[in-house]
Amino acid sequence: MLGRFFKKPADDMDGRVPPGQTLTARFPVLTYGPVPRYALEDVTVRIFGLAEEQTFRWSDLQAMEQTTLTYDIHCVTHWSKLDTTWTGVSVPELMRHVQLKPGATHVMVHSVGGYTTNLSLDDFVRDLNLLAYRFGETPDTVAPLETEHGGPMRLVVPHLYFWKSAKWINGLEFISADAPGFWERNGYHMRGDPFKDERYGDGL
Ligand SMILES: Nc1nc2c(c(=O)[nH]1)N[C@H]1C(S)=C(S)[C@@H](COP(=O)(O)O)O[C@H]1N2
Ligand SMILES: [Mo]
Repeated sequence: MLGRFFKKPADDMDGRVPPGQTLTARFPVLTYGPVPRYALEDVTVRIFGLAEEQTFRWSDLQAMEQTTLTYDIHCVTHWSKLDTTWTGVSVPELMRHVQLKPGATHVMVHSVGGYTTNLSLDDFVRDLNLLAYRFGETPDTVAPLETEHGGPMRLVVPHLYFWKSAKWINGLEFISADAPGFWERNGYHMRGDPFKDERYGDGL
């Protein structure tokens, strides 16, 4: 069953590997639908819903503080990948440039092609979350994020299953109640904490 690139965790790696997960040294691609191709210069992130409407372009994002972080990622399809390195704008840094309106409690993240995923503001506005445009298997090999992995820019939310890390991000819609995104409507958990094994929602 386990492919040659996967290995069972020797132990729980000091609690780093969530229940039911297997380590991989590869970086599997999981995309629903076609892969869009456009340049970093053409990235736009539209802010709408319960926030002052505005659109960030690459030049706006580039002018913000840039952050490089190394951490583990966990996919609901049972692979985890340790020590991935990402460079981008942290969500708290981005949010310093966003004016929320009263009542905003959640965000619907939108991607080119129509993919969506929902997050509470508590899960969204965290120091480790990045709008990332560079990735490295190691800190020494950081390079522009490959198209298949969400390049030119994706969200990375490492504390939740990787379906929350929307690739080809182009919009943040602030909303007043939780609502399901694409996979959440199709049976995945509304929050998706890997350490709580929150894979599927109540509907399944
Ligand atoms: N726009 C978009 N973002 C997406 C997806 C997608 O299909 N479209 N798949 C999600 C899922 S289910 C996972 S596991 C990760 C996979 O990211 P990867 O292909 O870089 O491994 O992206 C997430 N973000
Ligand atoms: Mo996934």
